[in-house]
Amino acid sequence: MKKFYVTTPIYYVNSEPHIGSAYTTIVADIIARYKRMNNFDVFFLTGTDEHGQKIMQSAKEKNISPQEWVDKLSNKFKNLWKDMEITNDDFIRTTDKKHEETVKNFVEKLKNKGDIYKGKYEGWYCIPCETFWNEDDIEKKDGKNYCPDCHRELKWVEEENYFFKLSKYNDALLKLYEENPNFVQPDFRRNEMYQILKSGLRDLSITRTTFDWGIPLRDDPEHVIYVWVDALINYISALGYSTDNDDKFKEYWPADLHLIGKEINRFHSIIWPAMLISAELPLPKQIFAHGWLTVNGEKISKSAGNAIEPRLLMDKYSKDAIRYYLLRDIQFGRDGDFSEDNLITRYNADLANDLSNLVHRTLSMANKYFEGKILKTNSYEDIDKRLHSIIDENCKKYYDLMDNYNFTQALESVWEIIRFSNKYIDLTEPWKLAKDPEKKERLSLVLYNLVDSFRIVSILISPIMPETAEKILFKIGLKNDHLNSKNTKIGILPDIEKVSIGEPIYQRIDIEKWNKVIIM
Ligand code: ME8
Repeated sequence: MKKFYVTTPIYYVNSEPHIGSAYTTIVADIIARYKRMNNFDVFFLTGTDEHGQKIMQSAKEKNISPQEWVDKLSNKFKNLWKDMEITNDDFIRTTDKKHEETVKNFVEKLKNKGDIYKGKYEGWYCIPCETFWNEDDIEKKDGKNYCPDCHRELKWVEEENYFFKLSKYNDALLKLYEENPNFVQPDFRRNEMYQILKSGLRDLSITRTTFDWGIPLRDDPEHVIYVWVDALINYISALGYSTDNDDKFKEYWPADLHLIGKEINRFHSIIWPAMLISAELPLPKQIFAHGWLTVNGEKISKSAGNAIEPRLLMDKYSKDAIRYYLLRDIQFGRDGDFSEDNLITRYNADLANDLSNLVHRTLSMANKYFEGKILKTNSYEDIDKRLHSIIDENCKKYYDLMDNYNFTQALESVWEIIRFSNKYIDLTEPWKLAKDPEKKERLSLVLYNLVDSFRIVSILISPIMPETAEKILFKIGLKNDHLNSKNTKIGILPDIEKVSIGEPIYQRIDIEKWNKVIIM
């Protein structure tokens, strides 16, 4: 069986999850489900990043111990993913003992390789981003220094630190980028990283001594390991690397895909591969740095005060509708504004009008004309060929686009099938066929073709809208195990004794009478 290992960033537990962190997790879940549907053996990892100065400060502000604080917050992430039916195979916490040991082992390995030395760090540090900045990169205003990423004030740090010889791997990384143009995606993000490599890397300070909320160095415990070095190693510690039980590491490493937001690309696409080359381990196959969800152009974040609670949205619109909207409306890779109005528009037009109506109209006719029976007959006409070629073509497009994480276009191809199927009803006019007893077989095939079409649609949408897909299948007597790419073939629908029509899956939202979740 082909393997696929996909990861999300491990989220900082300085604040609660919001729709931004949910976004990456949802996309990872969609990819994991898509790969499973294509019969891959998938390992999907997410988790929480629990060390560092920022988290220590958050705990202090709340007057509780860092451990109590991280336990509480980590659970919020875990529970949210559970309630969102995210299908992660593991959830790593950087305060897990297993992780801590692996980090120590890993750093020791770099040290034995001669890639770690002691030196003095003097420079500017951004606590919210846990990032060291070079003088040339920082923003200056009114005699003060600010983070070029989050625009908050930087702190001057002077410490004796250990350094990792990042500069030693500059050439190896340039070569890696030149030989693997897809290593970092999208291309414009790859080019940004390539430029950084071209302008030359400096060594990286990898320990801190001014606080203790982190993993101590084994042979110099006054130093705690820099939170980013600690965090990146999660991708292999979760697999048991350097422990007695490293079966999963052997099975799944290297990762097929690290999914991240664009602001942490440098850590994943430069520092992490350099660490792995130093440790003589295989590199991840791809890093995809997506854009930001914004509100009125501004990044959604807890500190900007524009964070949206995923639960509120989920409860109001359903998990599937949120997943659909995020993937359909926001071009994956680019920034995109989150708009509840656009969500409602998509809900009404795509989910209620197009998809739900197709299912409901078809099943109502099956009930009315055949008491809920669906039988395949031989009365083919040219219009059926057209329907079938539209299904065929768009299925192919869908797989190709999904393989390249082009979700928006992939969904558009599915909607081509849905829209044409609705048109097929208008063109074949089942209500007229029903009036002519000679046309009974033809009418039966028309309905069969329609059910067969939305059966295939339900498989295609299942990674994105798993609940919707199941509901559709249930109505035609099929089970979850049907949601597999091998079943997206025309004409394999078995005859059905009785469809179960039930309520429409989506009903239009009446905007006039609707209380929106986001009041701005
Ligand atoms: O950076 N739009 O954790 P973090 C889209 N612990 N995605 C967003 C987003 C937004 N507005 N806001 C957050 C860290 N994200 C480190 C990671 S990994 C070894 C360590 C998502 O809690 C996006 O994936 O700040 C982003 O990269 C991540 O959350 C940052 O999460």
